[in-house]
Amino acid sequence: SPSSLPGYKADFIAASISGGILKFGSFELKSKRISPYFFNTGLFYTGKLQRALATAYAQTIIDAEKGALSGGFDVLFGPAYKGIPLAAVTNLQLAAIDPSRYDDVGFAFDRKEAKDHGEGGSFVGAPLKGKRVLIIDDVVSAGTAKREAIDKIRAQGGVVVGIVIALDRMEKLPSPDGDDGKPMPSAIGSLRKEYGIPIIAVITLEDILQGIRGVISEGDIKNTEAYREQYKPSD
Ligand code: OMP
Repeated sequence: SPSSLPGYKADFIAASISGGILKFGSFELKSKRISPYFFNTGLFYTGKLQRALATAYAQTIIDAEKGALSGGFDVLFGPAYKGIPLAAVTNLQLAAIDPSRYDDVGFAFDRKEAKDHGEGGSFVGAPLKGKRVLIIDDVVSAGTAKREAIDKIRAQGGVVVGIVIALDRMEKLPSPDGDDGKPMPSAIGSLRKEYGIPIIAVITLEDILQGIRGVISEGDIKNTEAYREQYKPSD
């Protein structure tokens, strides 16, 4: 039942369904996998939904600082484009919840195209050099999107201390030979190992499957369970 999830996760799933962020049907992913569900953080576009989003990320970060992220961080970094509003609203919410800890945390993002006039460059906001940087982003499926942000921050002299995302879809890596039916390790687990950083999700596919019972049709639940089985990691 939804009540077995921590309150902030259940609230986040409820807000995601009510705002049409979490949808069921048939969707082609960036990896070309065909998924019976899709999570679009771009649709948290009202004040109420932005608050729900910011609250869920902030609670996840505050909890993580008691564990995997105990070394803290100085800058919250949102990669262009979708990460930018996530970082902005979450940084503000963190400072609202706990000003003594978060009032001085910086907010930063990158541009997709380097600017060649004015202040120039492709980074905006808090300087990254020598800082402990937490990346905030939307969703990890096959894990390809996140590598670019880590490499860019490191090139600026920032120390990436973790990644926080809204949803871990709990999928395996794509096979290098293109055969997606082959056993492969977890996409998120591989990112964790490769970069030696924690990757912290507000919710996982497992949480969604718990949180949607009684809310979503049996057919959509069955399809989502079958998808989880099909792309389950081997480790
Ligand atoms: P990977 O790079 O395969 O991990 O895909 C992650 C990206 O796919 C996200 O940053 C989104 O742009 C997009 N995506 C979603 O936003 N929601 C989903 O439910 C699934 C995907 C996806 O295409 O896999």
